[in-house]
Amino acid sequence: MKKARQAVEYAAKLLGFSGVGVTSASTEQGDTLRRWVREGCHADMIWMERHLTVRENPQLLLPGVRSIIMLTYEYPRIDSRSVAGSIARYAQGEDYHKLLAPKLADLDETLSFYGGVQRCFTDSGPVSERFFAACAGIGWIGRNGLLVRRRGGSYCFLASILTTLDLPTDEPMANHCGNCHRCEDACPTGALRDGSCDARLCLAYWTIEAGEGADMPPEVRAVQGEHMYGCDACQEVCPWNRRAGDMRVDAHLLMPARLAKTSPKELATMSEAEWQDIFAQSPVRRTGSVHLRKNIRSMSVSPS
Ligand code: B12
Ligand code: SF4
Ligand code: SF4
Repeated sequence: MKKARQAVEYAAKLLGFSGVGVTSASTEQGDTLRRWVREGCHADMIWMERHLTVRENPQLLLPGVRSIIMLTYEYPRIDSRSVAGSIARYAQGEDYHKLLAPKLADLDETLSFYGGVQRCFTDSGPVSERFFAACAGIGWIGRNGLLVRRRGGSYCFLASILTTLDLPTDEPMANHCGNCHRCEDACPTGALRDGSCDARLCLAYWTIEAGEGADMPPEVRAVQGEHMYGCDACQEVCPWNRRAGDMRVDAHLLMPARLAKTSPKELATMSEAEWQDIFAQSPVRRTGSVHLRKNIRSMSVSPS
């Protein structure tokens, strides 16, 4: 199966993926995730409770799965907004689910040629993406809970391909956080504890995932600052993110100039049709205009 692995690596590079690693589908995940859910750290993401058993056993996703291929795809390293109101880097351009799906389908086809049956995901299924990426030697799980790489840091999407092929695997990488605790210190809400993030305190959760009817707790709202959509505070301070300015980023993921210049006040007051137009290709669309406008109203900077 060495040939299949070489083929998929080659095709992944051509398709713009920046990293590829492979781990065995039978790698034990331990009870970190179950404990996290038991403690309620998933907030109102009830689907995380529902998917626990499947997350722990990839055989339930793809019977006969033997290997998991993990891939990275870079997103912008800079915040392109020229006015107040930040949008997390991963969401500045087009929706990555739509961008990566056809690329993953191409890789699926490549592996099928070698007799494999596959299922592909990018933040779209019950797969422990960070865990498997760490097992596949792509990076380590940092104190910010994210997958951090020696080259490129954490500014990347993860995608996974479950395959029935028995591919050569990689060794996990050592953790290179050392004595650094910058991410924990920089988190405005204190959401980071023991290398994992408590969604109940995370600005990314409140500004993206929480339903539009849910109200940010006062202590989180008090430190929201100008986070309009998502939060990168625990990544901005990471030394590994400062060292990789030369990583190639897909132009589709860059922020359109029009959005970069539109103030929070304009976003909050524009018509629904204009809003749908400005976010037509964006992952922000999934969160919806009601929720985004609500985030803007609770920001502690002037929305103008
Ligand atoms: C739910 C979720 C969220 C929630 C909860 C955050 C969280 N920390 O889990 C919210 C909405 C808050 C969120 C926020 C963000 N998210 Co998010 N999120 C997810 C999602 C869908 C599931 C994560 C999850 O299961 N968390 C629960 C924890 C406990 O599980 P886990 O991280 O997988 O942990 C495993 C390992 O860490 C392992 N483990 C940990 N320690 C140890 C030790 C031992 C000994 C063992 C055996 C195992 C082990 O156990 C766990 C189970 O396997 C993933 C996609 C996916 N399917 O994986 C994206 C994902 C993690 N998010 C992503 C991103 C980009 C973000 C944000 C940066 C977005 C933003 N800028 O606003 C923030 C960052 C917040 C942060 N610091 O974590 C990316 C991360 C890319 C990367 N480089 O790591 C992912 C992978 C999506 C993707 N495909 O690209 N997210
Ligand atoms: S995304 Fe923001 S709020 Fe969430 S853990 Fe990171 S710094 Fe804290
Ligand atoms: S900021 Fe420091 S502790 Fe946090 S992930 Fe980066 S290297 Fe690790």
